[in-house]
Amino acid sequence: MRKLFSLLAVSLLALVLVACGGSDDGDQNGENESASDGDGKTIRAGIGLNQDHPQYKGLLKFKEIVEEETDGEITVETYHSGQLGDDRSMTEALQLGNQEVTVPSTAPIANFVPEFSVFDIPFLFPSEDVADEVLQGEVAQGLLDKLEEEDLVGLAYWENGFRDLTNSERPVESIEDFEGLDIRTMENDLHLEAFKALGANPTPMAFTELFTAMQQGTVDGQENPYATIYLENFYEVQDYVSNTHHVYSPFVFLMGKQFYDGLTEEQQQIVSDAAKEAGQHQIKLNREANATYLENLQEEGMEYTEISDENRQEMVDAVQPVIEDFKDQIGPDVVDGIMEAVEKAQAE
Ligand code: TK8
Repeated sequence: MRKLFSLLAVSLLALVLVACGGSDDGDQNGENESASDGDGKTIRAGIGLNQDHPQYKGLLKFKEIVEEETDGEITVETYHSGQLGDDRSMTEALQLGNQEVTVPSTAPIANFVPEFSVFDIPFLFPSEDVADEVLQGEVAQGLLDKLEEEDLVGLAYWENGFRDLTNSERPVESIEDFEGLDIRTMENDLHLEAFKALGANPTPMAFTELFTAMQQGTVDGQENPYATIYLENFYEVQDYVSNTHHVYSPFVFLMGKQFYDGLTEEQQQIVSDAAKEAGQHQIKLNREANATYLENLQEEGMEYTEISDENRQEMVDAVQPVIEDFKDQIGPDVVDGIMEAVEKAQAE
């Protein structure tokens, strides 16, 4: 009888422990952060980059602010490394209400709102300061409003950063060196045509497939900011890096419109303010990372090639016809508006 009683007591204790341990707050080294909740609302926030990237640190900041400001009415589950899918499939999940937040680059967003391709115009932004000024301006903010037509809400611009070329074949110093390189690009027609104009063979591909494609030699190279190249360990499968700085990529903090419309006005203000504040935090971390990681890439054995102003000008000239070809598709008003904003910001 005593044995039966002790068995019951142990089982009861185990049940109590499991019940208490049910809400997984995740561990502090950035693994999936989630918190179970009662009858509150849950935001499933997923990105493609891994838990070491400033983009994920930004997501954790968003989680911290929202859970604090709503006093736990809204809990945020954070997912990284494409666990919920790639940029396009996660954006579609927001439209369907199967996910609440993702933060893609603007390039894949152009498949939903073509005007976002304006940010893929090569060599558009000359500096981060000009990018900051323009992205806070009327035209860029107006593009966020267009997302609502696609059941998406654009709450803030975050930063991916200036994109640089890596490959496993040869140093790229001038436009001739692009010839014949199989380069993965984001799924965006302007990127494709721009790399064709530079002489490369572009392959559009989701980010989630990229590392394997480079490892297997399906593509020779890719282009991303130094922080991504380093933190995603691309140096393990790429030998050469050049400071092409050919595009400045913003991220956009997206929320599903169905979910957003279901929030109270106060909650809408909280998530909107949190996306902006977390964005400022992410941009600060991203700039620190992009400023230091080129050195780390060289320490990991990558050969760095500096592009001279003269050679970069050759690249700028080569892609001009592509920009003209896409002006109608993007919208002349949007292209002219962003170009004017860039010139104004440069003059300041
Ligand atoms: C990560 C992507 C990545 C982007 C790309 O999900 O696809 O190369 O630069 O940051 O959004």
